[in-house]
Amino acid sequence: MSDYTPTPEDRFSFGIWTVGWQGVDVFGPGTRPPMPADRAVRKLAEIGAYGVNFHDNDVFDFDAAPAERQGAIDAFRKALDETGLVVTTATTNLFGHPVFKDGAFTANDRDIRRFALRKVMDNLDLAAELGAKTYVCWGGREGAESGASKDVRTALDRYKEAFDVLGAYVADQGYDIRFAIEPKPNEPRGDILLPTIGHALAFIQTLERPETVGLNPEVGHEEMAGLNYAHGLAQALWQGKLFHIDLNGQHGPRYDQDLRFGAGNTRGAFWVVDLIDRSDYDGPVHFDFKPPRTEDDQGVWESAAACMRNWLILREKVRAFRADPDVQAALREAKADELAQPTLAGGEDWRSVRDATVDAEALGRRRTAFEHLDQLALEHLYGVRS
Ligand SMILES: [Mn+2]
Repeated sequence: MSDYTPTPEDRFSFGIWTVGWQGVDVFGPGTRPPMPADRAVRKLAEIGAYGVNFHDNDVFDFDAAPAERQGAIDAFRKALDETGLVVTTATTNLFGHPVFKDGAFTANDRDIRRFALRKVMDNLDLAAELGAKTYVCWGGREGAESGASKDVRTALDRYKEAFDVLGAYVADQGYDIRFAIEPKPNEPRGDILLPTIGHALAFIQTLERPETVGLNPEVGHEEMAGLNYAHGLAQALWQGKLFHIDLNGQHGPRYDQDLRFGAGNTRGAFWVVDLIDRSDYDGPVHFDFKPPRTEDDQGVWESAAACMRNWLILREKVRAFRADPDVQAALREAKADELAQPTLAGGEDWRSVRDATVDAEALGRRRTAFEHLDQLALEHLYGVRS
């Protein structure tokens, strides 16, 4: 058994806000003191992280005066330089301040939309300066609780307009930055626009620079909608749109739990690691979780370290699964490899199958062996095979 020690090659990264979450929820105030961004950076480096992601207001307050803002950025930057942690990703807080209570890019109020674009451009400058290559856009306040207050088709016009304006800004500045949309079905808004991976993929095709916009799917957000996260990631990969991943844990359709990665739907996590490990995804292995508000400072770092440890444990298990001769035999019996064969051979067209006949009765009785194959996976997960 390996010691599951994170290495820089694992490219583990964390949002500054994850370990910095004070535990404020709708029923009570925080249970932990504020954590300055530079302390988060130092502690994350200590536990073996490679990179970080930040919202503008994780580093400085929404209403910070210019000198105060610069002081906070300098302290953040000093911690990055001293620890060697990489800023892989950045994002904008377009949800905390009451000005964004009806959204940012799709607020009905035009002044708010214009201010939101400016806030993103300010932070794109900082992101570029700190070397971030991915810019996440989570539109948690873009949505509605009621019907007539938000014309969804018009709101999508404004959403597209925002991405087109920001895409032009990045191009004109010459920044090497791509956008990654993070879908979520609900919370904080009753219904959020671009609620799933599929909605976002379709939206991206309408943009002026679709090649510069991809996805940042989160485990919990897809599972809140009852969807299979690994399947969503697979489609994003298939469409060349998996720019970033947000890993955490969730128990089915309920509030956004943001448990540490590997807690929650463990079986789902197994297939996520299997997919990513066998794909050409080369972005950070990023954790967007929240240490429960029961935890003290020590618990925060135990929870963060466990995200990385669980990834490495599951990676060992999925690799053992794939290397297991019984699994390889079961995959053959399940005809998993035959799916890669195009349905028509080279030179064939619809005429070749227009009169195709099969022994439907015999094929209908054919053994698939899927349960056998899945049980082998579960036994690797349960730790009785290795
Ligand atoms: Mn979440």
